[in-house]
Amino acid sequence: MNNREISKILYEMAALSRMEDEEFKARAYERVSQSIDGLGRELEDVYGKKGVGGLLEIPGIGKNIAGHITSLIEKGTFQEYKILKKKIPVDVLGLLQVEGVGPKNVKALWENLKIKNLDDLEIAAKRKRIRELENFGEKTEEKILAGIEFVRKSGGRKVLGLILPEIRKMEEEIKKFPDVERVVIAGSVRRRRETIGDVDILVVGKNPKKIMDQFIQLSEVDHIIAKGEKKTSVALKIGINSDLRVFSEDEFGAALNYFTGSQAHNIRLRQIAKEKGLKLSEYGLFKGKKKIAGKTEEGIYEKLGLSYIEPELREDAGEIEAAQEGKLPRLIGYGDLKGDLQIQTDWTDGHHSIWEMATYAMEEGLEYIVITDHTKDLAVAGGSDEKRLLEQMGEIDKLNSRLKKEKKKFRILRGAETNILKDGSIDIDDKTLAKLDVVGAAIHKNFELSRKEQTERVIKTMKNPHVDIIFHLTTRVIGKRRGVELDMERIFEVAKQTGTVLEIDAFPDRLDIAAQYVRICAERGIKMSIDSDAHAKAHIDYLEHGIAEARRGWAQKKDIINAHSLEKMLSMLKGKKSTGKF
Ligand code: DGT
Ligand code: CA
Ligand code: CA
Ligand code: ZN
Repeated sequence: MNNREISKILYEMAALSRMEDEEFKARAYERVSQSIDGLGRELEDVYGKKGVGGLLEIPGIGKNIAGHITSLIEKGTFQEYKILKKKIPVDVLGLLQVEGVGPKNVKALWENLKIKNLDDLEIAAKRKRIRELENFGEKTEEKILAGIEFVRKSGGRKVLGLILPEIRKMEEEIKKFPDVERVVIAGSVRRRRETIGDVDILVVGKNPKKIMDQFIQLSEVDHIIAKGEKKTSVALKIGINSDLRVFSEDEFGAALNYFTGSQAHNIRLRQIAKEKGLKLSEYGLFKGKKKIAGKTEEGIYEKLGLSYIEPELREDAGEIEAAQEGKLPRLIGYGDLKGDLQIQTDWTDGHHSIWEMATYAMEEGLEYIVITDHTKDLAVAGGSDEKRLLEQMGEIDKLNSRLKKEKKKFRILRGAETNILKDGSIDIDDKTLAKLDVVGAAIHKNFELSRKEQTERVIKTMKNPHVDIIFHLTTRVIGKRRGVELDMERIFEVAKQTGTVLEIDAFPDRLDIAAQYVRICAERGIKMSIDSDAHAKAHIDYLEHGIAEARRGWAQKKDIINAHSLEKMLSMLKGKKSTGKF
C-alpha cells in the first residue's frame, strides 16, 4: 500500500471519527493523513527497512497510528477502521466531495435515509426527502443537488498535481526497459492541465512487442484494456487509464506534437500546413510524398512559419497568432522562483517547525520564505493572536541571526495568513500588522455572500495599506468547491490601483488564481506571487504546479514578485518595505 492509499484511509478515519463526535481523534487523523501525503518517501520502504521504529521517527506518527499503518501495510486494513466501516458502511469520501455535505450530514443521511453513495444522495434529493431531515431544509437540499452536478461534471478526471509523482515514477520505470530509448508523457499532462483524463505515454524503442509486455506488468497497472504493438491501453491503480504508443526516432517529433495536443491546437496546425500546401500527421510534415519535418517539434513549428510554442500554451487561445507574429511571451521558468511567500508551521496547523521548513526550502534552492501561520479568527487551525504573532516574530529574528552567523544567504520573513472578516476588515490589529514583513489575507469563512457583498469585502481588504497579498482569492477547490462569487473586473481594477498582489496558490487542488485570471493580470501589469501554501516540508515541492498554472496564464518572470531577489520582491510590495534589516 503506497502513501497515497494510506493517507486516504486515514483521512476517511478522520471523517468517521468526526461522525462519532471524536473531534480530537479526527484532528489527529487529519494531521497525520496530510503529513503522510507530503512525506517524500514511501512508508512501506521505511517500514521495510526499520520496522515500526522507523515509522515512529516520523513527526506526527505516534504509537497508535504506527500500529494502524503497520496493519495497513501488512493486511490492507486495521481493526478500528473495520469496526467503523461496519457501523457506517458508506462511501464517505465520495459523499464528502459534495459541497454542503460534512461528516455529520453523512451520518444523518445514512441513519435516516440509508444513503450510501452519490447515486442514493441524488435520488433522495430529487425526491425531496432530504429537506425533511432535522438540520437540513430546502436550501441545503438544493445546494446538495448543485454540488452533485458539480462533482459529476468533473468526474473521472484526476487533479494532475496529486498524481504527478506516480506518473513520473512510472516514466522512470519505463525508461529502464532495455529496448526503450526515450519516454515522454504527452497529452494534458505535458500541457499541465489542472485535471487530466488519462496518461498518454510516448516511447521510442526497438522492440515494441517486448516494451508492451513489460508495460502491462508495471506495478502501477490494475488491468489491461487493449494490447497491441503500436498502442496498449491499461487502467492504472490510481483510477485513470493510460495509453502507451511506440514510435521510431525520425517520426517522434510529429508524434509528440500530435499527442500533446490540444486537439484544438492540432486542428489549427493542420490548417496552416494545408494553406502552405503541406500535410501534417502524427508521422511527420509532408510535401507530397517527401517528409520535410518530423524528427523534432521545433522543426515542425519552424516549417509552419511559427516560433516554438511551449506545451502549456497549446490550447488555441491566441498562441498560434502570437507565434506567427513572433510575439509569444518568454514564460517564467520552472527554476525561476527565489522564494515562497506562504508557509505554515507547527505554530498553527503545519507539521514542521519554522527551522525545518526553512532548511528544506534552502535545500530546494530558494533564498527566502515568508512564515504565514493562520491568525486567530481561524480557530480550527489554532490561529495566532497578536501576542503569539509577536512571539513568533521574535523567534524568526533569532533564526535569522543564526543564519547570518552561519554565513547563509537564506532569510526567513515575518508574515501571517490573516483572515478577511465578513466586512472586509482583518482579524489582527494594525499595530501588529505593521510589524510584519509580508501580510497575506484570505477568505476562510462566509463563502456564501452575494457577488456584490463578496466583491466589496475583498476590495476593502485590498485598500488596507497593511495587506500586501490576497491569498487564494476565489477559495476554489478543484472538483469540490466552486469558490466565492466575485466581480473579477472590479477586483482587477482595485488590485492594480492599490498595488495589491494576487497569489497563485500552488496547492494542487487549489491553483488559485487560475490561469485565465493570471493571463489578465499579466496583460494589465497586476503583480502576482506563486506560493506553495505548504503545511509540511515536502509541500514546498508543489511550487512547480503554481509555476505551471502561471505559464498556462502566459506569465513572465517580471509578473511574479517572488521570481526576484528578496530586496526586489520587497520593493514590489505596496508598502515598499525597508529591506535594510535583512
Ligand atoms: P485528457 O486526456 O482529456 O486530459 O486530454 P488530452 O488532451 O490528453 O486528450 P486525449 O488523451 O484524448 O488525446 C491526446 C492528444 O491526442 C490530444 O490532446 C490531441 C490528440 N488527439 C486525440 N484525438 C484527436 C483527434 O480526434 N483530432 C486531433 N486533431 N487530435 C487528437
Ligand atoms: Ca490524455
Ligand atoms: Ca489518451
Ligand atoms: Zn493552513
